[in-house]
Amino acid sequence: MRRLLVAANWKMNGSKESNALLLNAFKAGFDGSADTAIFPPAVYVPQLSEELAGTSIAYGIQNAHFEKSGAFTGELSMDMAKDFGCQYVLVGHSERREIFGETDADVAKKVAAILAAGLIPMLCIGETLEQRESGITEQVCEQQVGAVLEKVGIAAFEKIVIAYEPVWAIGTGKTATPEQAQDVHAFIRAYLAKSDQAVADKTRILYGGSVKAASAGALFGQPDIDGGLVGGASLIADEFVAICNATQ
Ligand code: G2H
Repeated sequence: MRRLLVAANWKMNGSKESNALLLNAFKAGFDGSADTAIFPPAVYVPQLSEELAGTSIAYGIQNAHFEKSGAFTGELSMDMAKDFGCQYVLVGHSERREIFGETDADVAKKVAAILAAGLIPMLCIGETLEQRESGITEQVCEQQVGAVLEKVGIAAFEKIVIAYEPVWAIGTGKTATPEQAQDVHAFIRAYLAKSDQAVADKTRILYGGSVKAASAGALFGQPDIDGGLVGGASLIADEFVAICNATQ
């Protein structure tokens, strides 16, 4: 019922040359069994727009401002992303929350602006190691999703993609076990279902955090895991192709 989606978060990596090599490998290797999206650094969006023309591979940016325009030096608007064919905007990644101080309120405003521009928010949430060890993983996820739910309403979650990314698994090589991830995904879906079961059944919830080709199949085989958001492994062509094709 929910089509799987695998997304690549390139973070602050790449060059015109290395991007072209990756994109050619993706175009040649994807078997089309999942939806795919790529989040390059924003300056490379025109390159993706050109190289992915005529394919079903979507792309988007890793962050944008919630205002439409104005004196916000260094920022990009949702409409600018749309102008270059972006379909998705990543929002609330833990690196944005931790390094750049984004709050739940900022994230909620951004999600509203992404939706208003007709784009798809990919909303990242997840607990730190300390929070997991204190037994408050569910509370943290509920608070992060709840801030957005309060701002945009439950119907918007038919469009919003959630990426559950436990912070302790990001870039550390420690992937959550399929069971650990499934438990949290099921919790998030049940939380949405309290507002609307039909919407909760449609919301795609991806797993992120050191996903590799070797772990992708078991993760994506879980009933509430609808694909992945992949960082490090998305910069290795064969690895990312294998992850995207691990979704049957
Ligand atoms: C989590 C993920 C992609 P990685 O940040 O967003 O990165 O796969 O390197 O843990």
